Amino acid sequence: MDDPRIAIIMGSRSDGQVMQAAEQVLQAFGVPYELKVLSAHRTPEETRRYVQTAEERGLQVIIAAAGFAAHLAGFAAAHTILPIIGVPIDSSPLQGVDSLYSTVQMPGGVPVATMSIGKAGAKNAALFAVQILSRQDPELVSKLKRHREEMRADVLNG
Ligand code: RP5
Repeated sequence: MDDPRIAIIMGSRSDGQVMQAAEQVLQAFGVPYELKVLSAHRTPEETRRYVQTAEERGLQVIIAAAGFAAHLAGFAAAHTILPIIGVPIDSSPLQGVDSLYSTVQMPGGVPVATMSIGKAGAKNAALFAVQILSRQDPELVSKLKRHREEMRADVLNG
């Protein structure tokens, strides 16, 4: 995809099905993104290099999704000042509660904006990323307002 503005990184290919919910949002909003499988513990060097070069490559937000002891988002946050949005994946026997705590409980100083567990979190991560980009992009502001209006009409009209 040309000039991606948002990166989705995920700890395993097995996270792909959940993260499709984020991809669908970014596609609907017409925001170019790139998706990579990168792991904090299986490919630490590659992950570090990818995150450290993200800003100079024009990326503005990184969505980081992982399951089990999910340190991917925190690891990414340690290597960039780009906003990191964490998505805890419900891939473990603890159904993502472990990933939620691992992702959300960052000590003070290096923040990760953590979404809810699983598909809803993936969807919200993409919407939150679009909201960040929209501060410099009036077209995205209009699209976000239309999206809220559509949700409202959907509820009211059944
Ligand atoms: C995490 O371990 C990944 O993010 C994934 O959610 C989980 C399981 O990975 P696989 O063993 O399926 O590759 O690192």
